[in-house]
Amino acid sequence: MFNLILFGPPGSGKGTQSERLVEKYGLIHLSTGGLLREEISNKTPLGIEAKKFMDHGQLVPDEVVIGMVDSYFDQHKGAAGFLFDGFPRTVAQAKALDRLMTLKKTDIALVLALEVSEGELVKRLLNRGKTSGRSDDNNEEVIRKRFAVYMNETSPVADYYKRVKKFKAIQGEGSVGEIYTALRQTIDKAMASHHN
Ligand code: B4P
Repeated sequence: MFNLILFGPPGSGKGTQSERLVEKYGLIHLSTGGLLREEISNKTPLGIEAKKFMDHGQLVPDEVVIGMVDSYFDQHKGAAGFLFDGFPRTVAQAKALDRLMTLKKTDIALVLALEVSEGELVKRLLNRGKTSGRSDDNNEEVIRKRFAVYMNETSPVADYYKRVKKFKAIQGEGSVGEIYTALRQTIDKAMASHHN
């Protein structure tokens, strides 16, 4: 299995690039944001609970997200690998993912981190908010809150993976195609030396 994490602040292009990468490499796309939005639109108890956090720019509690990831993983037996998009977002989630990888006798091959300035991120998210119908995108105050949460709770996850030398920063500003090419080059190199 070849498992990848796409990491970066809100609006850095994780969802955009994931769509292309899963197709290119035949990976299963595991987007926790996407799974949560699906629960919300199906009005499940999990979705109703998650919406309260997401509408305020806060993270959904770890145990909810981890449970969701575990069951999604189990629904895709025989997968060539997973692309984790927007997960892990806390150190507790990263540790839970390590436990899952060990249990399944596999590992995280690479963490790709998209780097984008805050000014550009706000612009992208407000722009998406005009058309996406996402209530967390059309209010600048909520967007700023998401950045603060990212700084406090998510950025320590980068240090977690830097320690095990799996972390690669990628310039996330430029055209979607340019960024995709940079991601692919890094993935191809990692795949060539990955044995699992
Ligand atoms: P997510 O769904 O993960 O989304 P995101 O961080 O907002 O955006 P992403 O980086 O995927 O941006 P995109 O490609 O779409 O999270 C939403 C919420 O769910 C979180 O705030 C949290 O509440 C909850 N949640 C999710 N996972 C969780 C977890 N593990 N634990 C707890 N809570 C969790 O790009 C954004 C915009 O930029 C798009 O409009 C796109 O078209 C544009 N764009 C992309 N690339 C561009 C480029 N190169 N140039 C210009 N524009 C670009």
